[in-house]
Amino acid sequence: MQPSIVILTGAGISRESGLSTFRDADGIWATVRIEDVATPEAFARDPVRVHEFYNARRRGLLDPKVQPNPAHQALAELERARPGKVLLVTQNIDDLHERAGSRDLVHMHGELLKIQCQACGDVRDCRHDLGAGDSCPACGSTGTLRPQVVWFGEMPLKMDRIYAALSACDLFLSIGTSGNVYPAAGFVQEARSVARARTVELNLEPSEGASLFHEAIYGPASQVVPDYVRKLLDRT
Ligand code: BJW
Repeated sequence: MQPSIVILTGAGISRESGLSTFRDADGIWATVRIEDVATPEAFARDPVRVHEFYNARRRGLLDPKVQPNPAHQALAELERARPGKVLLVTQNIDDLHERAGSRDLVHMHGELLKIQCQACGDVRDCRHDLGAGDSCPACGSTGTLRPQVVWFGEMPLKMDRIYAALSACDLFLSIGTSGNVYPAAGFVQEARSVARARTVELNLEPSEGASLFHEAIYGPASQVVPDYVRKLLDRT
């Protein structure tokens, strides 16, 4: 039987594609405060500021220079080689996993290229700047559109699917995440204690929860992830 694999990715996997992480010295939280841009209260207080923050990041993601790197590609290759056996759970709001070819993918913190209406719940694709006075194309309400992302204090998406997969996996991989943000930071414990899965961290440096992993491989994602996937496919 082929092992069932759950993979959690974070901002570190997209760094070599040109996108910033959050908590590294040159990360996003070094230049803006979480309380100003990444909470529902911030959006209610100053939607213009929050829209500017996400408009800039959306433009950055759509820059033709930003492309999937070998780590994204290796995970897509793993899914193709093990159909039905790999669930990719990303905390990232970029679309680089999809662009690399991953299909069984959960964006637990939402997607930068989608918007949601707070009045009617309509969710749709968006590749342009949003303004605080824009109207919802579905219900016509004004000032109710927001990026479809999960801010602090909000419930991450598809948690039932994620916990079901974690509780039944044989292998849990955590890639490019600092382990600072819950519930994602608790997935390793869930996989270990409920599923008795093997747990492996691939990161530039030890994460907050490094001691919880059976194995750790440190280095840039574009190198360590393709190496790991190659060895895994050779072995199983
Ligand atoms: C490389 C690399 C390279 C670099 N190669 N690696 C105590 C008090 C108050 C609140 C809480 C509390 N304990 C828990 C909470 C809840 C709170 C929380 O966790 N707070 C903490 C700060 C303590 N969590 C929430 O509010 C969440 N909701 C929630 O809990 O709902 C209730 C619930 C309960 C039970 C079950 C389920 C739900 C929501 C969290 C939302 C997070 N949102 C953000 C913004 C999303 C939109 C956006 O992008 O703008 O998500 S914050 C930000 O952090 C973003 C990321 O997804 C997330 C994680 O960051 P990530 O990916 O780990 O990035 P970094 O920068 O931290 O790390 C990068 C890593 O890569 C580093 O280790 C580098 O070394 C490495 N790296 N280059 C490989 N080349």
